[in-house]
Amino acid sequence: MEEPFRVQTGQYRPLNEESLATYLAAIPSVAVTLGGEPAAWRVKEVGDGNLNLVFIVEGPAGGVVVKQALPYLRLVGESWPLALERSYFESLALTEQARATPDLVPRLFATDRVGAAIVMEYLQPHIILRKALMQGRKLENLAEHLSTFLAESLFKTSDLYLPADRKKTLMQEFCGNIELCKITEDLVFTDPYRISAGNRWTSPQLDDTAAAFRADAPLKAEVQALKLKFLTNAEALVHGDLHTGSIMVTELETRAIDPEFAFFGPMGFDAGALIANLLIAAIAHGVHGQGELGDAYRTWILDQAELVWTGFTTKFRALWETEATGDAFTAELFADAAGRAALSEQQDRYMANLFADMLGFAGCKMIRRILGLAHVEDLESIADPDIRAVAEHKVLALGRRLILSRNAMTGFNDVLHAVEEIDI
Ligand code: SR1
Ligand code: MG
Repeated sequence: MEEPFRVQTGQYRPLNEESLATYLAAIPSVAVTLGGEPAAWRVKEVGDGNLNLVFIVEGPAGGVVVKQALPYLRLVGESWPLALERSYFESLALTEQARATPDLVPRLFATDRVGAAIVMEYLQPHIILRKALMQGRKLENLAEHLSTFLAESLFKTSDLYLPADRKKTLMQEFCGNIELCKITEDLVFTDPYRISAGNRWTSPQLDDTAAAFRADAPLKAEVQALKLKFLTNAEALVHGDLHTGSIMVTELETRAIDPEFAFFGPMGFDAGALIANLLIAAIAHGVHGQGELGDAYRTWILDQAELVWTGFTTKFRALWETEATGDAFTAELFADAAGRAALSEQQDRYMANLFADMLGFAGCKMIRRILGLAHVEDLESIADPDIRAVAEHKVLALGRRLILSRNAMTGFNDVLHAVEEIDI
């Protein structure tokens, strides 16, 4: 794998449309990709996410994307300072994910640790999956690609695949991503269940429900159990923010972007994030969509959610059969028939635990998008607050059910039944 070029910036300065061409001209692979003279390169700032500056730069031969961290949270402003180092962790994560599944992440041309910037492949005509789902587009390879991304990126950064020394070296590095993990610890697992300055919800429609969630002791206890897993279960390098806004798609291609929240955490967190956002999209369509077309598309999204999960488990188990090179479950201990049977039992148990984790984290991710700081466009785009609140109540009810029933559910059919019971 080609290593990204390392830019040696002396000090951090936010890039802008004027300074970018000179900055990029010094990176040989980028200069070739863009082609022509730097003076002719067109630069546009397009960042509309919660955290960073994002520039698209186009030359006569092609384009690149430059993503630079700001020293504060863009969503809130300078009152919320945020570590620039998140850009470095994003570049590390992209590098490790490219080792595991190169076709499903953007190519990384260059990294700049001090300047807190990364230069990546310009994906076009890709669009954000969340927008594609809102437009009702059916993407034929989506579930195949997402399940592969999950299986390859999680298995190949776990103790099932990596030797312990390599895994520990990587973990040591990613342990530094403290501030971004803290955002998730607060925004996903804590703030929706207490009065917190950033929280918002559709008011007054959801006022009573938000209060009921803050008073729901059994739910809060389960969410804290999941938070403890998030804090302690260093199973694999997780993307850490794998919602449908972190996936870019065309009709045929899929790429996972934006892994700045990456750290060694529970595998179910990534799978749960993805499934949660697909379920939100389905519920939003059920409310939005008029008549048969809306119903058919809602069903298509639910089918994709199921296919992502079943595809992931099949691929993960297959990798465990063929590429178990790690220090966990040392393969030579299970070479005979009795060993294989015992291992298979352990694998069944492992996958069942992973399913329960996925459901629990999915539930947390659904609830935070309704009662917490950061919301999602699928629901925010429903202009009528009464109609939006109907969808949001359903998302909350489903999220709560997934968390509380996660150990009783045995297969994805149970999830689909829960959806049908709640989303009628
Ligand atoms: C404070 S940042 C809000 C959210 O945006 C990111 O995409 C993460 O989901 C984070 O929780
Ligand atoms: Mg992001």
